[in-house]
Amino acid sequence: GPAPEADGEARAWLKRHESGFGHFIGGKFVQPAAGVHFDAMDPATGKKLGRVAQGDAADVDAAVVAARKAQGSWAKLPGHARARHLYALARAVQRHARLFAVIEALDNGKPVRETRDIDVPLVARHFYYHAGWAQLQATEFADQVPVGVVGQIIPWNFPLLMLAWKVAPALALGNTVVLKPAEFTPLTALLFAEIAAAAGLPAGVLNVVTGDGRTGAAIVGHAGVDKIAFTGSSEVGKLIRAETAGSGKSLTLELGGKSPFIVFDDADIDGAIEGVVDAIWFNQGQVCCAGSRLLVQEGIADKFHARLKRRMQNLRVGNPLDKAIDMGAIVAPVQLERIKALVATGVAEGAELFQPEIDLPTGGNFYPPTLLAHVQTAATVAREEIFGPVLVSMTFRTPDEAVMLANNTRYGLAASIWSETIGLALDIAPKLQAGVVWINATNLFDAAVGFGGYRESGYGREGGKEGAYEYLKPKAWAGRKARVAA
Ligand code: TXE
Repeated sequence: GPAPEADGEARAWLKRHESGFGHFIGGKFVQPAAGVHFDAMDPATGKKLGRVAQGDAADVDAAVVAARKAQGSWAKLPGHARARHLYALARAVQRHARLFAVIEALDNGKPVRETRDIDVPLVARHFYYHAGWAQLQATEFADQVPVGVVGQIIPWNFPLLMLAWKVAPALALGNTVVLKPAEFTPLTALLFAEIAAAAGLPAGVLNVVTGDGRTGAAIVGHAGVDKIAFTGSSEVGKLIRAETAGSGKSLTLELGGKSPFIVFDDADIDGAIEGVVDAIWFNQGQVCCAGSRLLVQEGIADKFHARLKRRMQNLRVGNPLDKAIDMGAIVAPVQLERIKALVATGVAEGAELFQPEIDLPTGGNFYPPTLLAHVQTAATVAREEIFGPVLVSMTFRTPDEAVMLANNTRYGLAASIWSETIGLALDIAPKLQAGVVWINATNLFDAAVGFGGYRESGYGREGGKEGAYEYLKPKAWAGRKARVAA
């Protein structure tokens, strides 16, 4: 049948901003100081969705000034009043759930079924959850104060959800924000800003400056920013860490991963196969904690690979707005090229390539689900994050060898263990160097649980009480009794 089209509401919203989005600064949209815009593209069609402002140092400065001006009174609001704003944001997201889901699918290329059932509900939940910390701030964090003005730089794989992970705790605990969405996916952050203003969020509390890495660098370098929260590549993470060293800025980094997915020979095979599908083909594999390294115990390896290939044959790649598809488009041509190059390297270094014979749509950045089997531990594709729908697989003999292979990476974001022997799983879990370990499951997230990595996957946590602490700084109070005036 014909490819589904965006609904009227989404089309109308894009049309309304056809002449070009501004930055959202001090509670309203303002055109960029230098007057430069760039195109937001639909990765599934290659067509232009809108024109977005390219932020420069002057725009960033205006946003920081607005955030600074708003911070004092925002922090002074009683916790319950700030909580009410977070509830209002959560409800506004729910009220406009469909519009968010469609715009996100158009801008990112991910299936609308996922944005509707996963991204948008998790965003609302994140704001609801953090409203709780706003209310408890005075009692639970009595010896802490807000960090101040926070610069938040987010990636393109979960544009709106990464905004929620960063904005909700920052605002809950009395900070104000200058947020930069990724250049590939700026639209839902702009929509969120518009809807937040309509929901009564005070001017300057949330500012959105769009642009690319240069805009991000201007935020990182701005003297008026008290903290940087970054999610993105390990390369840029390292750069930001060096850049902020000695500046007095606080920093949290959520970076890449090469997470192991370990299947023991006593695992529930059907469950593990569906786990793999979720681990590496959800969101086209563009997931920081994707289970991208399959480690299978030798005795079941042949059977498991055969079953996996049959399952791959049934995955459907298609238009993100088609609710019957499993995978949409890769976010941008440059990412597609990166994936293709890494797969070619994998094959050149001896991996066995499998791609199912399935139809791919034409005209967009599409790539099939891919398996690289019999990968050597030293191979490039075993070490580098591919950040696409490409699974690499290896085998192991013993649990000790599984642990050794799993930890043989510079990353440490997540790990997944599949076994019907709970004693084995509980023995392995603490030995894995990863910020989260899932047992007979993958990609489980909860706003109440801190998420973050070990080693080059970054530091700091998002979500939970530990995530709340990242937006506070300790303050000790001491003194003598004040003299009472006669
Ligand atoms: O990331 P960048 P890219 C990994 C993944 C992917 C690779 C490249 O492996 O293939 O990174 O993606 C902003 N100062 N991840 O190039 O550049 C940028 O504008 C300040 C994993 O898109 O790190 C965007 O908003 N900011 C990851 C954000 O950083 C800068 C998700 C992320 O983009 C900057 C994304 C600079 N010098 C990519 N340069 C994950 N952990 O989930 C760029 N930016």
